[in-house]
Amino acid sequence: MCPAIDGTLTIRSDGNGGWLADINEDMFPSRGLYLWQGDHFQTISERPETIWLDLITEPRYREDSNAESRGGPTLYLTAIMEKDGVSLAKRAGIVTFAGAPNAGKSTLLNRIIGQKLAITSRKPQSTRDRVVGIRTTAESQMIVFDTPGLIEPKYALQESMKSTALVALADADVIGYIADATAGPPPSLEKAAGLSRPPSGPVILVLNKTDRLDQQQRARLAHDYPDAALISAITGEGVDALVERITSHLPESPFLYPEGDISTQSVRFFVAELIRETVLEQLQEEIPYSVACVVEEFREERSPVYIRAMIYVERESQKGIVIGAKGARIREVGQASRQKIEAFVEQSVYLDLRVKVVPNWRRSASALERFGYHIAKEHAQ
Ligand SMILES: Nc1nc2c(ncn2[C@@H]2O[C@H](COP(=O)(O)OP(=O)(O)OP(=O)(O)O)[C@@H](O)[C@H]2O)c(=O)[nH]1
Ligand SMILES: [Mg+2]
Repeated sequence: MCPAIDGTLTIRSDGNGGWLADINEDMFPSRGLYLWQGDHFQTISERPETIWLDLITEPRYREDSNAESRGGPTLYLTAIMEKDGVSLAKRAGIVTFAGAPNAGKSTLLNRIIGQKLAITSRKPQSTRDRVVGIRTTAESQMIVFDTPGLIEPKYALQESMKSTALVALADADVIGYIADATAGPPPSLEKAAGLSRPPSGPVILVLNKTDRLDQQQRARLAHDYPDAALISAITGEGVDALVERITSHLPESPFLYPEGDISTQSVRFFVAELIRETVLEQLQEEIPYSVACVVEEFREERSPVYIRAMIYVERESQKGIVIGAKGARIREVGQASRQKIEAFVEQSVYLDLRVKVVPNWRRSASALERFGYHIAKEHAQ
């Protein structure tokens, strides 16, 4: 019979994304070791003190059914189980960030992914669609969904935004409920999202913007919300601990996307968002809320990359404001957008920006669909 492993192997990180295990004779008195590499067994003919372990997924070992032919009992070591009580199997899953508008969800997504993906703004309701970021380490893969702020919808676009947030909540393995720590006690997630029952995934309350609090205020929050993660998405304080906590809730699973991927969304989507972000920055009052951006042509093979994009507004008067006197405003929006897009695609870009009126598009299901917004259907909650 295969000898039982008493306890766990001693594992340490090799500092390079892999793991090293110290193997001793007592643990494995057999002649050979076989490591399961995901789709094949790797033979380790000798018994080194330390062996390289890679891609090891499930804790399981068993006797070699062909042991006789190999001249002795052989172990299949199919996994390394845990280190200090923490499982070393790979973890992967969906993490949804939800919360009130302006709480800092998109800023947090960008920090966790390590790249600016989602647009951010001082103005609320900047995120309208789900933004997906993927964070992969040697042991875990988080698919992070940034969602539109939770509000009571007043028109079709807001219905689409709310529905997007609710679907992302229902899809989540783990939920980060993000609240602005400076804005007073947050309502429960159920209340904020209008859910009839708590979401199925574990919920971590994340109190953001702690950089704007003094020591005393932070201590009070920590006392009042002992289970909350206190963070600053801007300075990064508390974010590593939050990431670790989220990871511990992810299900054990093989990775869901290739390790180099950082999003599932198209470059066109991000380009349109960067233009909309620039509009949010440069234009005041109602205008940003009446603006939608669509990339209509994207020619990567050209140098500079040629991008034709349309800014849609709801009224002729808004078109005049977006274009500005002698086209001054649209030129500025174009220039600032182009710089952001160039940083994103890491190439020179020629941006051809135009403005068009689609009356009351925010209230029109067909216009929303044309602009790529999801139409609110019944959602999972
Ligand atoms: N001081 C401070 N400001 C922050 C922090 N996180 C986000 N902000 C600011 O808060 C504003 C809103 O941030 P966003 O990330 O756009 O917020 P959001 O929750 O995605 O907002 P919506 O998409 O509108 O729902 C921006 O001006 C951010 O710079 C933080 O930790 N500290
Ligand atoms: Mg946002």
